[in-house]
Amino acid sequence: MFTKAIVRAPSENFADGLTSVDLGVPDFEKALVQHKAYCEALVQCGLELIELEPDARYPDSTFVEDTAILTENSAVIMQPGAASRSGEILSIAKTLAESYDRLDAVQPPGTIDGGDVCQIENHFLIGVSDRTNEAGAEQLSKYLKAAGSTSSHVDIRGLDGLLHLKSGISYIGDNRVLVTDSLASRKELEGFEILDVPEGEEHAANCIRVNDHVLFPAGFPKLKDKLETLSYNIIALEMSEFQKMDGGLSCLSLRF
Ligand code: CIR
Repeated sequence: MFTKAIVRAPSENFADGLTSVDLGVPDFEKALVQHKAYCEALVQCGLELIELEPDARYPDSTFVEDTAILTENSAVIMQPGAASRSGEILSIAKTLAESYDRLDAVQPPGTIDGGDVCQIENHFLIGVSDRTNEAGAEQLSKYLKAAGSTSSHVDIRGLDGLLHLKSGISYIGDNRVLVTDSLASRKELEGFEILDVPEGEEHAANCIRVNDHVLFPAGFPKLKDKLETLSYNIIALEMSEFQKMDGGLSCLSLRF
C-alpha cells in the first residue's frame, strides 16, 4: 500500500520543457487544473501529499517520477538523461532525506530517468533508452539487489513513440501488465498476463495502480472498458496538457 506521494505543480514556463510530440503548446492554466485533479485523485486513493513548490528553473520538473526510485526500504536518486533536467534531483534528494535514512544515487557517466523503471512487485524492469544508458541501468540494478529486489534490463532504443519504458507498459497488480504492441512479445514479460493496449490508445499504456484504484487517462474508451470488465476501479483524469509534453500519469508523482 502507498501512503504518500511527492508532487510538484507545473511552473508557468512549463511549455518550455522538452517534448518529442507534435500536439501543440500546452495551456498553463489548463495544466494547473489537470494537475489539481490528479492530486485530488491521489488523496482519494488514501495518499498524503508532499507538495513541492513549482520550480521555473526546470520547466520539466512537474514530472517528478523521473528523479528517484522508491521502495519500502530504499530510495535511489536518478541521474537525468536530459541535461536540462539534471538539477531537478537536488530538491528531491532533500525532500526524500526526511523520509529515508539512506539515499543512494546513480552517478555519471550513468544516466537514468525514473520513467524507464517499471516495478512489478519485487522485480524491476529497467528500460535502456535514449535517456537511460547501460551504466545507469547497471548501477540501479546493484542498488536494488542490495535492497533485496531483482531487476532485468529491456532495450527500447529505436522503438517509435517510447520516450521511456513506461510510455509503453504499466503493471496494474494481479500479475497483469498493460503493454503496447511494440513491447508485447518481449521475453522479459513471460509469465505475466499481458493486456494489449488497443491501437490508437497507446498513451493509455501509462496508467498507475494506486492502492484500490487505477488512475487512467481520459479519452481511451476501449482500454478503459477492458479494465472495468476486469473489475478495476478506474479514476479517469484529463491529461491532455501533460501529454503535449510527453508526460503520462505515472510521471507526475513519486509514490511510496
Ligand atoms: C521530458 O522529456 O523529460 C519531459 N518533457 C517528459 C517526461 C515524462 N516522464 C515520464 O514519462 N516519466
